Amino acid sequence: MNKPDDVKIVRTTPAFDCGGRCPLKLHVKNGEIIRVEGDDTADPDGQYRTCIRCRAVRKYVHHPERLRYPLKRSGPKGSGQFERISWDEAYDTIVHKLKEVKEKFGNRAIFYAEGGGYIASLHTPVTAYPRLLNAFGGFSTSYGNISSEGAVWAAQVSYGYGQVFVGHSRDDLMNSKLILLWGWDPARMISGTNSLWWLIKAKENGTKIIVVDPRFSESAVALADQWIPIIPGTDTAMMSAMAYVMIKEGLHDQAFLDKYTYGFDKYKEYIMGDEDGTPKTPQWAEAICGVKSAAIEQLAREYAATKPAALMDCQGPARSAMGEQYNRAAITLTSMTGNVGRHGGSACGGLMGIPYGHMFRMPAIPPGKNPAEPRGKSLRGNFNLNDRLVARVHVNKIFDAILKGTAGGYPFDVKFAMFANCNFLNQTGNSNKSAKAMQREDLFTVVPELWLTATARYADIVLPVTSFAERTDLTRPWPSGLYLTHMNKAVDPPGECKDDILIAEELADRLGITGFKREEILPLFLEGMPHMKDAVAEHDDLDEKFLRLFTGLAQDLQENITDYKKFKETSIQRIELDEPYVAFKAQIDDIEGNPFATPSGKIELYSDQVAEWNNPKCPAVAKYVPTWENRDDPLAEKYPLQLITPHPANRTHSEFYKIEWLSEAVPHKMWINPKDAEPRGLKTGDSVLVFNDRGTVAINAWVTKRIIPGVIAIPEGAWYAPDENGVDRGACVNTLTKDAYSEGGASALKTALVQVEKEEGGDA
Ligand SMILES: Nc1nc2c(c(=O)[nH]1)N[C@H]1C(S)=C(S)[C@@H](COP(=O)(O)OP(=O)(O)OC[C@H]3O[C@@H](n4cnc5c(=O)[nH]c(N)nc54)[C@H](O)[C@@H]3O)O[C@H]1N2
Ligand SMILES: Nc1nc2c(c(=O)[nH]1)N[C@H]1C(S)=C(S)[C@@H](COP(=O)(O)OP(=O)(O)OC[C@H]3O[C@@H](n4cnc5c(=O)[nH]c(N)nc54)[C@H](O)[C@@H]3O)O[C@H]1N2
Ligand code: SF4
Ligand SMILES: [Mo]
Repeated sequence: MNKPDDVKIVRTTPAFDCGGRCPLKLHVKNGEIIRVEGDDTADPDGQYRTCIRCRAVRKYVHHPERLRYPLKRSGPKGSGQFERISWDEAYDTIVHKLKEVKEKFGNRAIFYAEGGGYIASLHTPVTAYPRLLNAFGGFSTSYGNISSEGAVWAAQVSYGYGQVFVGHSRDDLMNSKLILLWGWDPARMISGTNSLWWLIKAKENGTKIIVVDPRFSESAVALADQWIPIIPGTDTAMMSAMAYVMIKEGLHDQAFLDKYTYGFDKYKEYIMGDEDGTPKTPQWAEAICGVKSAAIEQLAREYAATKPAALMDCQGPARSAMGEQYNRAAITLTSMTGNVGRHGGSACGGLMGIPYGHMFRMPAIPPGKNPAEPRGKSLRGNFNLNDRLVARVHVNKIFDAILKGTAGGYPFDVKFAMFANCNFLNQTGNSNKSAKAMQREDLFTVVPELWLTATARYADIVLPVTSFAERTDLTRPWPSGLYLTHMNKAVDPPGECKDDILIAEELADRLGITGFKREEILPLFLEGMPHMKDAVAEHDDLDEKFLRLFTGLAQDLQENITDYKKFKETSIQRIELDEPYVAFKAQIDDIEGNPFATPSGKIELYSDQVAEWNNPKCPAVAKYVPTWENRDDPLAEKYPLQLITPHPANRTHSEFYKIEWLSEAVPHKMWINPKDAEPRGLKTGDSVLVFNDRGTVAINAWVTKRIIPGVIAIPEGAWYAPDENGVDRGACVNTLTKDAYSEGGASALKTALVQVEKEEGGDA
């Protein structure tokens, strides 16, 4: 469209942990973004369409509540009372505390936690602060990816590979004859920007789409030929029964299993009941998962007979008490049907990454070795989680560890904590407990942030940081995007906001650390990459020098960024492949030449390494293991409803929370079935209290048949805001969840029992 002369167009891409990372066209006038447009390529198949969040992104960048100045606490911890201070005072306070804690308690008392707020090559806090703390003598931290550890565990046990390798590029969905969206809801959580596009095209092409989800999800609304509602936490029971039907009726692909997999016999023993006397029949599964046995049989037959078929499992259902079993069972089913390594099939494993693009390959400055962390035995190929928790605390136990320390069996006592790139008080389990931990008087906390988040409210010092619109960086798409992206600075930072990397450098200076700054490390990088010297020399700006250098780091960057100037200007480099990318095609085409990275060289449906652990809750084959806080738990008498916590359509977790347009478009509400609402006298719009022993939230009800009876859903990410009675008026769902993890290390943020009651005198 035409633009007035005084409007500058800046093409850029944000670095949110949002499921996408799409090219944007920002219209900038007088230092302000006045309009946002999305990708404007003429090719509809290659167009990365902007979702609701970035359509409101100028309200995010220019929001009046964005932090502009360093703050120090001026009231009790958590009171939200702060006063503005200078950067000098903030730095001096932090440096003084760091030195004091190091001297009195040692570096292990310095704790650092990070999430996924901004992940890019250069500016991400994920490298700036750990590098600083390592240079200062080291720190303590957490173990486990809060998002996907169940899926990571399952993929690594089965394939020997992690998340970058188990996906297909989304255009491959066009080759599928049947697609099962098993807990995957890309219409809401994007999951690679053009997932929905290709699903719609596949459907228009005649592909049948079946959704298995306790909710009639957005993807079900848009795509489903059939919705199979299921009781949360029971997917593995249903998948086991599908395996039973296939084995019983000889529908499985024995030739594929013989050639490419290890341990199917052991799995078969479990399924047929040879091992425990219980055949995993559809009738057995129906009693557990609530899906009629006839529907299970039908799906098993259809899935086995339709080739190729894509079973799409995801991370959500795995973020639960026995989460890894769901991804392990999905991997087993896709192997039984011979769909691994084939166009139109899927490898499962929940992670869906491909070795092009992909955010997990981004941070480019290594944080270095952590001198304070004790090194134990090698963890390669060791799937016993306990061995990984010797030096670290599980990510969903951070606040329990801060609260209890070594007296509670944790490996350290925390006196100084930095939370960067995360809002973990809000985003990990049991927020009331987290708030209590943050209130410890002997704890000093620093939070670099854009907002006074729930976590920042409890900090001693809050540092204002720049947003993506104020930075130049190299980004990458979320899983399975066939493109690479460049972030370009569009506006100046508000107030005194600084880049995290600059904050780390200025702190390093004051701590007397040398050799830390960008200008000092660039020559070291160039020594190792002499072929990039000339290209880097073409740029004057230091950040640009780095970004140019980074394009020489990974293969997909090297191969595809042939015209850097154009890449920067357009903010996107599309990757053309001769055919869609298929996970493990090389292995399936030639298993002798390209074995899997497992001990057997095959897909391990049974794992000797896991068997060695001898943990009945984490078996060597995929099994249905009942979760705690399920419907059979005695606690269900008091708290009869299962709580699930999907990601919000209008936010990225807790980010965008303040954007009024977005909360107006998608109000925060609790999904409840009429069968559960009626006996409680609830109608849509009523204010309800949702509670269990961990806490109480107040939220409005949405009475809908789009969720099954016995289950409620509250999207994660609303900001924790307890009132004087301890009722969380923000309705942060983690006020209700448990700070627990599964045997494989998944944060169990989707397993909880609650009760719901109408709030007397609550606003309607
Ligand atoms: N809009 C938006 N998009 C996002 C994000 C966001 O915050 N907002 N976050 C991004 C991030 S970091 C991630 S990790 C991904 C998250 O992606 P996921 O983890 O896959 O998404 P969730 O919303 O947690 O859950 C997916 C679906 O699982 C269903 N479900 C819950 N329990 C069960 C169960 O036991 N069985 C079955 N079969 N289904 C179940 C839910 O109803 C939901 O529809 O999304 C990314 N995309
Ligand atoms: N109950 C429940 N809880 C969940 C989930 C669930 O499904 N259910 N999902 C989990 C998942 S998958 C994830 S990934 C986690 C996410 O957990 P978090 O990473 O804690 O989530 P965010 O709300 O995205 O917080 C990121 C914060 O980083 C800040 N930030 C953004 N950019 C920058 C920057 O450049 N520098 C600095 N210093 N800060 C920045 C943002 O303002 C934001 O407050 O939540 C988990 N929590
Ligand atoms: S998926 Fe992410 S980058 Fe893409 S438009 Fe949505 S919020 Fe923005
Ligand atoms: Mo995540």
